[in-house]
Amino acid sequence: MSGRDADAVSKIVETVARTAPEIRGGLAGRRRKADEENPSGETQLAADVWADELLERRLAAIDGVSQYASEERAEIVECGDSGGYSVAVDPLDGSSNLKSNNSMGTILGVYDAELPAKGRDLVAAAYVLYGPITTMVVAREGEVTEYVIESEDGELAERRAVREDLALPDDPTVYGFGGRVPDWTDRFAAYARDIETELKLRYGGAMIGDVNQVLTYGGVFAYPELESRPEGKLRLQFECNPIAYIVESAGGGSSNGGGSILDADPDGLHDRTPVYVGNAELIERLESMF
Ligand code: AHM
Ligand code: MG
Repeated sequence: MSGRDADAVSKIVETVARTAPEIRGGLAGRRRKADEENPSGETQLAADVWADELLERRLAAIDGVSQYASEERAEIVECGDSGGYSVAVDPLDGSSNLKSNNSMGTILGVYDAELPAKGRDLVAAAYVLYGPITTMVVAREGEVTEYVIESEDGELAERRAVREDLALPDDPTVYGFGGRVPDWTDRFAAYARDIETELKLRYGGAMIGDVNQVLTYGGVFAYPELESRPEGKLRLQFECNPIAYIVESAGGGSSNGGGSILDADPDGLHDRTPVYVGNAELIERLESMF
Protein backbone atom coordinates (compact mmCIF):
# COMPACT_ATOMS: atom_id res chain seq x y z
CA MET A 1 0.00 0.00 0.00
CA SER A 2 1.29 3.48 -0.72
CA GLY A 3 0.45 6.90 -2.19
CA ARG A 4 -2.06 7.78 0.51
CA ASP A 5 -4.01 10.80 1.38
CA ALA A 6 -1.90 12.56 4.04
CA ASP A 7 -5.10 14.35 4.96
CA ALA A 8 -6.52 11.07 6.25
CA VAL A 9 -3.65 10.87 8.77
CA SER A 10 -4.52 14.34 10.07
CA LYS A 11 -8.18 13.35 10.31
CA ILE A 12 -7.30 10.21 12.27
CA VAL A 13 -5.16 12.18 14.75
CA GLU A 14 -7.81 14.90 15.01
CA THR A 15 -10.52 12.31 15.64
CA VAL A 16 -8.60 10.82 18.56
CA ALA A 17 -8.09 14.36 19.95
CA ARG A 18 -11.81 15.06 19.56
CA THR A 19 -12.75 11.83 21.29
CA ALA A 20 -10.34 12.30 24.23
CA PRO A 21 -12.54 14.67 26.30
CA GLU A 22 -15.46 12.26 25.86
CA ILE A 23 -13.38 9.29 26.99
CA ARG A 24 -12.15 11.27 29.95
CA GLY A 25 -15.65 12.49 30.80
CA GLY A 26 -17.04 8.96 30.68
CA LEU A 27 -14.51 7.33 33.02
CA ALA A 28 -16.17 8.17 36.33
CA GLY A 29 -19.27 6.08 35.69
CA ARG A 30 -17.43 3.12 34.16
CA ARG A 31 -15.20 1.71 36.90
CA ARG A 32 -17.04 -1.60 37.18
CA LYS A 33 -16.01 -4.77 35.32
CA ALA A 34 -17.62 -5.74 32.03
CA ASP A 35 -18.69 -9.38 31.62
CA GLU A 36 -15.90 -10.14 29.17
CA GLU A 37 -12.20 -10.77 28.84
CA ASN A 38 -10.13 -9.12 26.13
CA PRO A 39 -8.21 -11.25 23.56
CA SER A 40 -5.22 -11.32 25.92
CA GLY A 41 -7.40 -12.94 28.60
CA GLU A 42 -7.57 -9.88 30.83
CA THR A 43 -10.75 -8.72 32.48
CA GLN A 44 -12.23 -5.78 30.64
CA LEU A 45 -13.68 -2.80 32.43
CA ALA A 46 -16.83 -1.15 31.16
CA ALA A 47 -14.58 1.82 30.32
CA ASP A 48 -12.29 -0.29 28.05
CA VAL A 49 -15.19 -1.63 26.02
CA TRP A 50 -16.91 1.73 25.77
CA ALA A 51 -13.74 3.62 24.68
CA ASP A 52 -13.05 0.93 22.07
CA GLU A 53 -16.56 1.19 20.62
CA LEU A 54 -16.41 4.97 20.53
CA LEU A 55 -13.07 4.99 18.72
CA GLU A 56 -14.13 2.24 16.32
CA ARG A 57 -17.24 4.14 15.29
CA ARG A 58 -15.32 7.36 14.68
CA LEU A 59 -12.11 6.03 13.13
CA ALA A 60 -13.68 3.39 10.88
CA ALA A 61 -15.90 6.10 9.35
CA ILE A 62 -12.94 8.14 8.04
CA ASP A 63 -12.27 7.99 4.30
CA GLY A 64 -8.83 6.51 3.87
CA VAL A 65 -9.03 4.07 6.80
CA SER A 66 -9.18 0.46 5.70
CA GLN A 67 -8.63 -1.41 8.96
CA TYR A 68 -9.39 -0.76 12.62
CA ALA A 69 -7.91 -2.97 15.33
CA SER A 70 -7.77 -2.63 19.06
CA GLU A 71 -6.37 -4.38 22.09
CA GLU A 72 -9.95 -4.95 23.20
CA ARG A 73 -11.20 -7.00 20.24
CA ALA A 74 -9.96 -10.26 18.76
CA GLU A 75 -10.46 -9.49 15.08
CA ILE A 76 -9.55 -6.69 12.72
CA VAL A 77 -12.51 -4.57 11.59
CA GLU A 78 -12.36 -4.17 7.80
CA CYS A 79 -13.64 -0.68 7.04
CA GLY A 80 -14.42 -1.08 3.36
CA ASP A 81 -11.95 1.50 2.08
CA SER A 82 -9.29 -0.86 0.74
CA GLY A 83 -5.89 0.69 0.09
CA GLY A 84 -6.18 3.02 3.06
CA TYR A 85 -4.37 3.20 6.38
CA SER A 86 -4.64 0.68 9.18
CA VAL A 87 -5.38 2.11 12.58
CA ALA A 88 -4.42 0.25 15.77
CA VAL A 89 -5.40 1.56 19.19
CA ASP A 90 -5.18 0.78 22.85
CA PRO A 91 -8.37 2.61 23.85
CA LEU A 92 -7.55 2.80 27.56
CA ASP A 93 -4.00 1.92 28.43
CA GLY A 94 -3.37 1.28 32.12
CA SER A 95 -7.08 0.88 32.80
CA SER A 96 -6.40 -0.96 36.07
CA ASN A 97 -5.44 2.52 37.31
CA LEU A 98 -9.10 3.48 37.10
CA LYS A 99 -9.73 1.70 40.40
CA SER A 100 -7.01 3.64 42.23
CA ASN A 101 -7.72 6.87 40.31
CA ASN A 102 -4.34 7.22 38.64
CA SER A 103 -3.22 8.20 35.13
CA MET A 104 -4.29 6.36 32.01
CA GLY A 105 -3.88 6.88 28.30
CA THR A 106 -5.12 6.19 24.80
CA ILE A 107 -2.55 4.99 22.23
CA LEU A 108 -2.81 5.34 18.45
CA GLY A 109 -0.73 3.85 15.64
CA VAL A 110 -1.38 4.66 11.97
CA TYR A 111 0.20 2.05 9.70
CA ASP A 112 0.68 2.22 5.95
CA ALA A 113 0.28 -1.56 5.70
CA GLU A 114 -2.17 -4.29 6.57
CA LEU A 115 -2.19 -5.45 10.18
CA PRO A 116 -0.30 -6.99 11.82
CA ALA A 117 2.39 -4.60 10.55
CA LYS A 118 5.94 -3.65 11.38
CA GLY A 119 6.70 -0.50 13.34
CA ARG A 120 8.58 0.74 10.27
CA ASP A 121 5.19 0.90 8.50
CA LEU A 122 3.93 3.56 10.91
CA VAL A 123 3.30 6.98 9.39
CA ALA A 124 2.12 8.53 12.64
CA ALA A 125 1.65 7.61 16.27
CA ALA A 126 0.14 9.43 19.20
CA TYR A 127 -1.02 9.07 22.75
CA VAL A 128 -3.41 10.93 25.00
CA LEU A 129 -2.54 11.18 28.69
CA TYR A 130 -5.44 11.57 31.11
CA GLY A 131 -3.51 13.19 33.96
CA PRO A 132 -4.42 16.25 36.02
CA ILE A 133 -4.82 17.81 32.58
CA THR A 134 -5.34 16.05 29.26
CA THR A 135 -2.35 16.15 26.93
CA MET A 136 -1.63 14.55 23.58
CA VAL A 137 1.74 13.71 22.07
CA VAL A 138 1.85 13.23 18.31
CA ALA A 139 4.78 11.96 16.22
CA ARG A 140 4.68 12.45 12.51
CA GLU A 141 7.35 12.86 9.85
CA GLY A 142 10.13 12.74 12.41
CA GLU A 143 8.69 15.48 14.62
CA VAL A 144 7.06 15.17 18.00
CA THR A 145 4.60 17.73 19.37
CA GLU A 146 2.86 17.87 22.73
CA TYR A 147 -0.59 19.46 22.89
CA VAL A 148 -2.89 20.41 25.72
CA ILE A 149 -6.46 19.34 25.04
CA GLU A 150 -8.92 21.92 26.30
CA SER A 151 -12.54 20.91 26.52
CA GLU A 152 -15.83 22.64 27.13
CA ASP A 153 -18.95 20.76 28.17
CA GLY A 154 -17.11 17.49 27.57
CA GLU A 155 -16.21 18.35 23.98
CA LEU A 156 -12.93 19.38 22.38
CA ALA A 157 -12.55 23.15 22.45
CA GLU A 158 -8.89 23.49 21.47
CA ARG A 159 -5.77 21.41 20.86
CA ARG A 160 -2.95 23.79 21.72
CA ALA A 161 0.70 22.95 20.96
CA VAL A 162 2.79 23.41 24.11
CA ARG A 163 6.05 21.65 23.16
CA GLU A 164 7.14 21.53 19.54
CA ASP A 165 10.10 19.55 18.24
CA LEU A 166 10.01 17.63 21.46
CA ALA A 167 13.30 15.84 22.16
CA LEU A 168 14.40 13.74 25.12
CA PRO A 169 16.51 15.79 27.55
CA ASP A 170 20.24 14.95 27.27
CA ASP A 171 20.66 14.48 30.99
CA PRO A 172 18.26 11.65 31.96
CA THR A 173 16.86 11.45 35.48
CA VAL A 174 14.01 8.89 35.74
CA TYR A 175 13.33 5.19 35.18
CA GLY A 176 10.28 2.94 35.46
CA PHE A 177 10.45 -0.86 35.15
CA GLY A 178 7.46 -3.22 35.15
CA GLY A 179 7.10 -6.80 36.35
CA ARG A 180 7.89 -8.33 39.75
CA VAL A 181 11.58 -8.08 40.62
CA PRO A 182 11.97 -11.86 41.40
CA ASP A 183 10.54 -12.54 37.94
CA TRP A 184 13.18 -10.44 36.16
CA THR A 185 15.83 -12.32 34.18
CA ASP A 186 19.41 -12.11 35.47
CA ARG A 187 20.52 -9.92 32.59
CA PHE A 188 17.68 -7.47 33.09
CA ALA A 189 18.24 -7.45 36.85
CA ALA A 190 21.91 -6.56 36.23
CA TYR A 191 20.87 -3.68 33.97
CA ALA A 192 18.32 -2.48 36.54
CA ARG A 193 20.95 -2.50 39.30
CA ASP A 194 23.12 -0.28 37.16
CA ILE A 195 20.30 2.14 36.31
CA GLU A 196 19.11 2.37 39.93
CA THR A 197 22.43 3.87 40.96
CA GLU A 198 22.01 6.72 38.47
CA LEU A 199 18.31 7.53 38.07
CA LYS A 200 15.27 7.83 40.30
CA LEU A 201 12.22 5.60 40.16
CA ARG A 202 8.99 6.79 38.57
CA TYR A 203 6.55 3.94 37.99
CA GLY A 204 2.82 4.44 37.91
CA GLY A 205 1.39 1.31 36.26
CA ALA A 206 0.27 3.01 33.05
CA MET A 207 2.80 2.92 30.24
CA ILE A 208 1.62 6.25 28.89
CA GLY A 209 2.15 8.02 32.21
CA ASP A 210 5.56 6.42 32.65
CA VAL A 211 6.70 7.09 29.09
CA ASN A 212 5.55 10.69 29.41
CA GLN A 213 7.85 11.00 32.44
CA VAL A 214 10.73 9.74 30.28
CA LEU A 215 9.89 12.16 27.45
CA THR A 216 9.75 15.01 29.95
CA TYR A 217 12.76 14.30 32.16
CA GLY A 218 14.80 11.80 30.12
CA GLY A 219 15.47 8.25 31.25
CA VAL A 220 14.23 4.77 30.48
CA PHE A 221 10.95 2.86 30.64
CA ALA A 222 10.84 -0.92 30.39
CA TYR A 223 8.32 -3.69 30.60
CA PRO A 224 11.00 -6.37 30.34
CA GLU A 225 11.22 -10.03 29.49
CA LEU A 226 10.24 -12.05 32.55
CA GLU A 227 11.22 -15.57 33.67
CA SER A 228 7.56 -16.56 33.63
CA ARG A 229 6.82 -14.64 30.45
CA PRO A 230 9.80 -14.18 28.10
CA GLU A 231 7.58 -12.17 25.75
CA GLY A 232 6.79 -9.61 28.47
CA LYS A 233 3.34 -8.09 28.89
CA LEU A 234 2.80 -5.29 26.41
CA ARG A 235 1.50 -5.68 22.87
CA LEU A 236 3.50 -4.88 19.79
CA GLN A 237 0.79 -3.47 17.49
CA PHE A 238 -1.20 -1.38 19.96
CA GLU A 239 1.37 -0.28 22.54
CA CYS A 240 5.03 -0.92 21.78
CA ASN A 241 5.31 0.05 18.12
CA PRO A 242 3.54 3.42 18.56
CA ILE A 243 5.56 4.23 21.70
CA ALA A 244 8.84 3.19 20.05
CA TYR A 245 7.97 5.39 17.04
CA ILE A 246 7.31 8.38 19.30
CA VAL A 247 10.45 7.90 21.41
CA GLU A 248 12.68 7.33 18.38
CA SER A 249 11.17 10.40 16.68
CA ALA A 250 12.12 12.36 19.81
CA GLY A 251 15.75 11.31 19.38
CA GLY A 252 15.62 8.35 21.79
CA GLY A 253 15.98 4.63 21.27
CA SER A 254 13.80 1.55 21.50
CA SER A 255 14.61 -2.12 21.86
CA ASN A 256 13.07 -5.50 22.35
CA GLY A 257 16.40 -6.70 23.69
CA GLY A 258 17.77 -7.56 20.26
CA GLY A 259 17.24 -4.40 18.20
CA SER A 260 14.78 -1.60 17.57
CA ILE A 261 11.15 -2.49 18.29
CA LEU A 262 10.33 -0.92 14.92
CA ASP A 263 12.24 -3.68 13.10
CA ALA A 264 10.38 -6.54 14.80
CA ASP A 265 8.38 -8.81 12.50
CA PRO A 266 4.90 -9.41 13.88
CA ASP A 267 3.37 -12.90 13.90
CA GLY A 268 -0.08 -12.12 15.22
CA LEU A 269 -2.27 -9.13 15.91
CA HIS A 270 -2.08 -9.55 19.68
CA ASP A 271 1.65 -10.42 19.95
CA ARG A 272 3.45 -9.25 23.03
CA THR A 273 7.05 -8.09 23.25
CA PRO A 274 9.55 -7.00 25.87
CA VAL A 275 9.92 -3.22 25.52
CA TYR A 276 12.73 -0.86 26.48
CA VAL A 277 12.51 2.83 25.45
CA GLY A 278 14.36 5.96 26.45
CA ASN A 279 17.55 7.93 25.93
CA ALA A 280 19.60 6.32 23.17
CA GLU A 281 22.63 5.81 25.39
CA LEU A 282 20.57 3.93 27.99
CA ILE A 283 19.05 1.65 25.35
CA GLU A 284 22.47 0.98 23.80
CA ARG A 285 23.75 0.06 27.25
CA LEU A 286 20.88 -2.41 27.70
CA GLU A 287 21.64 -4.04 24.36
CA SER A 288 25.33 -4.33 25.22
CA MET A 289 24.38 -6.21 28.43
CA PHE A 290 21.97 -8.61 26.65
P1 AHM B 1 -3.60 -2.54 29.85
O1 AHM B 1 -3.46 -2.05 28.46
O2 AHM B 1 -4.41 -3.80 29.96
O3 AHM B 1 -4.07 -1.47 30.77
O4 AHM B 1 -2.16 -3.03 30.40
C1 AHM B 1 -1.02 -2.33 30.06
C2 AHM B 1 -0.40 -1.71 31.28
C3 AHM B 1 0.65 -0.69 30.90
O5 AHM B 1 0.09 0.57 30.77
C4 AHM B 1 1.62 -0.75 32.05
O6 AHM B 1 2.91 -0.41 31.67
C5 AHM B 1 1.51 -2.16 32.49
O7 AHM B 1 0.28 -2.68 32.01
C6 AHM B 1 1.54 -2.24 33.98
O8 AHM B 1 1.52 -3.54 34.39
P2 AHM B 1 1.78 -3.97 35.90
O9 AHM B 1 0.47 -3.75 36.58
O10 AHM B 1 2.19 -5.39 35.76
O11 AHM B 1 2.85 -3.08 36.46
MG1 MG C 1 -2.54 -1.22 27.23
